[in-house]
Amino acid sequence: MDTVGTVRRLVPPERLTSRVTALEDAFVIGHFGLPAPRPDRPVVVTGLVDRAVTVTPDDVRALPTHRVESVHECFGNPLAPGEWVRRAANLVWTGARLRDVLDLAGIGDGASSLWARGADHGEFGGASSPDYLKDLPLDAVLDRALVAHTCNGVRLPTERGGPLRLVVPGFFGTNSVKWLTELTLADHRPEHLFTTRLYVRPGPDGRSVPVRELDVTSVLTRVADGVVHGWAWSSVPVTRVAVTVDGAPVAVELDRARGRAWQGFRARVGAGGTVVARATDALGRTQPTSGARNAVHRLRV
Ligand SMILES: Nc1nc2c(c(=O)[nH]1)N[C@H]1C(S)=C(S)[C@@H](COP(=O)(O)O)O[C@H]1N2
Ligand SMILES: [Mo]
Repeated sequence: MDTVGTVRRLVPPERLTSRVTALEDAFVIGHFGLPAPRPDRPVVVTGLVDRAVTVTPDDVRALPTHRVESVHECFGNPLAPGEWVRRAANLVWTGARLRDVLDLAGIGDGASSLWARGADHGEFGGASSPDYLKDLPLDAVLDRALVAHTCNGVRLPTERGGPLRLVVPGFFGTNSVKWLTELTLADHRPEHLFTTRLYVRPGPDGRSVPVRELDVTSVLTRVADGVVHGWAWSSVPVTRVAVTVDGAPVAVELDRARGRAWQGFRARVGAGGTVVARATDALGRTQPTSGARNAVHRLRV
């Protein structure tokens, strides 16, 4: 057994002061703990491909490098999916495009589902699992996802998923598989603790769907010189953040959207009171006032 139990580093929103979150201020999750460090851990690309290949971290570093600054957000505790958590960061990742890695094997006819497997394994939520597995719609991630080898400019440390991890900007963190060992192309979804049982929620027709696209969300981080600061994000740009102090609206300055990074906002709060921020995105979705994982954030100042 090479894992050491659930690893979590939780960071309160007041530490999220800079646009790009320092690595030490970014939460860390590992359901089965950390696997043994293995800087040369390869990734097997297999399934509906022209020829299965084994790709090393050096092979991935030799491919064209892409950079993405994106919100990294944990959906929350999969055993309590409605719970309100604020595990979020905004990080700069570099790596190869998923498409370029899959092209080394050749994407086969009929491939519609990407299965990404991680090296960690063990017990979670009373169930035992031989690995960590997520599946993603191939179309949605081919040109969006990275097989990342750095975060904030440094080689991915083991706790961050190194040597190689998947990063799916705009999707919840659960999809960004750490300690990548295998990318399988398939024509159907896999049954697995982490695909069909955990990290699912009711979809539009009431059937459960995997958590993928981010919800509209905002966090308040700090008050300095009578001004409250926060970050807002969604799977699409945030178009408006409404801030109230003891129920009275105040003027808000919201940074414009840049890619998939979070957007800063600030508002003068005067003498203070209970500050509430509520974001709306370009799809017209607004944060619920209560009872949801992305309910509005309240801060007493
Ligand atoms: N292999 C593996 N990948 C994983 C996980 C895991 O437990 N094992 N946790 C997922 C979850 S739920 C989140 S929120 C992110 C956390 O990434 P971080 O630790 O870099 O913040 O990794 C995801 N990828
Ligand atoms: Mo998560």
